[in-house]
Amino acid sequence: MNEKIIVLGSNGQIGTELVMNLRAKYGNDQVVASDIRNSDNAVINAGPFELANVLDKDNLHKLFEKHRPTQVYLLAAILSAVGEQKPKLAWDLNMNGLIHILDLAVEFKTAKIFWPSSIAVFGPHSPRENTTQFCVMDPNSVYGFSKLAGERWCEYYYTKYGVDVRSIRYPGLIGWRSEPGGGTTDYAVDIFHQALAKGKYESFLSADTALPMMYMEDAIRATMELMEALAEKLTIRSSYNLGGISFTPAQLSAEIKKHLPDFEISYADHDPRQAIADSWPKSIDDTYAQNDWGWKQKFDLGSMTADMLENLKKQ
Ligand code: AKB
Repeated sequence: MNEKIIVLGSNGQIGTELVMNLRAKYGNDQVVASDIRNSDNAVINAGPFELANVLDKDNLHKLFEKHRPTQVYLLAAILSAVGEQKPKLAWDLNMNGLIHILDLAVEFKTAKIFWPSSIAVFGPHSPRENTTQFCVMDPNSVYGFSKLAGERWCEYYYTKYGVDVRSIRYPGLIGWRSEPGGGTTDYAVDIFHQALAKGKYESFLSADTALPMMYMEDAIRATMELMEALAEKLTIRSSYNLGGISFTPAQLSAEIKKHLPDFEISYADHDPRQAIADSWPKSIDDTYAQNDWGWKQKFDLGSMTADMLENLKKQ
């Protein structure tokens, strides 16, 4: 099949890397990057780009009419920390943006949709260690419960209208090509930039806050592998758990010190993001992803840290 792909929210942390990888696989002209703002990023500007606001359904309709996409990746979202500052906007964007795309997928018979969920769907009463695919879920951040509701919509559109929508519950994502925007796990990217620029970093999460994280290369590969998997193999139509690497700020700092021995970490007294982190799992069980579409992670804490520092130094 000759694929035509639209990536909505292309200028963000995942979008930039996904557009690059999708264009390498399917060809530049087959992948339309799209965001609410123009980008000055060479990756995004290396192929077609369309301005679009996912809350503007008429405009999205025109986009679907013009490009007749076979695959749509909806990445536009407000993350956990910013979501607490702008709760109504986060709900509106995260929810209605998704429903617009699911409706358009029905109307235009779009072959496949990808929508990202997050470990934020879990809450204080979910098991903290090796959190399983199915368990108590009581997220208490707007971002978290918008993602949980979004998962239910995805499964609903799959069951009711046959929309082939696929999703991953991403852990915190760490990459050197793009920066995160407004999440609780952002420290794990900032720390690398500050370690190289200043030799020190003040973490907004406490030393022993363990969270699941994943290197961007693994996350992009997971996304593409899930989208390429045979539909009949997929038993989860809400969103797949992905385990990633679980570590604390203290453990990440110790790993960075192996490369930059003078690096120093300190910890902020109080930050609202701590409460969000405390409600999330420390580690995740991703047996369903392994069994259904053969997921296998490549990077661990050591190889991720070495690769991040090497690439940021070159940049
Ligand atoms: C966030 O911290 O909000 C995101 C996420 C884990 O979904 N990185």
